[in-house]
Amino acid sequence: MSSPAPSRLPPRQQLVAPGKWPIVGEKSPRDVPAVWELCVEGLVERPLRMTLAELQTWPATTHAVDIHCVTRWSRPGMIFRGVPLARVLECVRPQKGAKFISFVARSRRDHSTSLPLADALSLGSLLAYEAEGQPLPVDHGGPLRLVVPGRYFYKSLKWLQRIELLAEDRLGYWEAEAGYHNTADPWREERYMAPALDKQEAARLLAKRDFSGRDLRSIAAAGMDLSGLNARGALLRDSDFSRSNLRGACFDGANLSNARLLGADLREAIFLGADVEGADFTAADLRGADFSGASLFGATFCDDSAGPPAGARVDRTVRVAPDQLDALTPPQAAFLRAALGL
Ligand SMILES: Nc1nc2c(c(=O)[nH]1)N[C@H]1C(S)=C(S)[C@@H](COP(=O)(O)O)O[C@H]1N2
Ligand SMILES: [Mo]
Repeated sequence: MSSPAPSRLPPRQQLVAPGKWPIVGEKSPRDVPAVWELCVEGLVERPLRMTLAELQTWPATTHAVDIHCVTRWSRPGMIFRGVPLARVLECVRPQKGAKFISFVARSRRDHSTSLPLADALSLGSLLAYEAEGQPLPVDHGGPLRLVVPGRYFYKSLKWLQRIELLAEDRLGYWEAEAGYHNTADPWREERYMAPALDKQEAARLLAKRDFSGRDLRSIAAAGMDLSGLNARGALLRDSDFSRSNLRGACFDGANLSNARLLGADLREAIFLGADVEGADFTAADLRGADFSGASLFGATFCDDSAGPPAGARVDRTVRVAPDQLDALTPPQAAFLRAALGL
């Protein structure tokens, strides 16, 4: 059972290079015991503890799933095989009061995520042990992971060990620690919760042009004169700096993931070791900018979707190492390579 690539991608998602499957978040489980066990407990009539081998004797299904990572890469039509969560729940029989379902990983930080029980079922969640016809690789959650179609991939927990049925929701790791949206619908672009930003404090920091070390996620700073801004180590995920003057700004060690920098003046700006994953630099002026050691995963520099490419202004004065380009989609990498003369 396979499905063709979707005719459209959710907003602001882009295809990964063919055959690529990035590893995101934790890279390995706490350990891989000889016998992998799964337990299902909490508000259920019949708690269950079973080995993976037992689970693998249950009727399995194969699903083509479109992976959409919150850092803006998508990989449509991934083939996963495993046991539908619905079957496991039929067996344990959730109690009346069970409204949420929490998934916990066998990982160093006991990574977890959760869903409303009704959503977990209606989305066709799968306890997957195979991908693309092969046993699931350990770095991708093998031997057993959750796969939740129709949600950003952070709801698809790797190294699934425990399932708990709950009356009240229990926020997962990314949702509680990093402000990831708890619903995570890619079609509604539910990536992050906007933090409560104190407007007066933000205005004061903008006037001083000093964001260093601050949490200013989702700040609206489009069209402003912020030349020489000090944003060292600042948390600026999802921020909007479109068309702003950021000449000579310092973003060393800052987190600019998914930030909008369209048409910004970023001449001589420095991004040493910054996280610019998913950031949009379309039509920005980047001459003299330094991206040494920055993580460029899924960043965009030109609009390759439609119309004449509105590329960023890039020439040989921009510092990007050739291996950093591997993190970009092929059209973006090609655009930069040409502009940098690599
Ligand atoms: N245990 C565990 N599961 C996890 C994560 C994690 O850090 N730990 N990261 C999530 C995120 S953000 C994504 S995008 C996917 C990445 O899965 P992959 O590495 O197989 O691509 O796993 C999700 N499941
Ligand atoms: Mo993710």
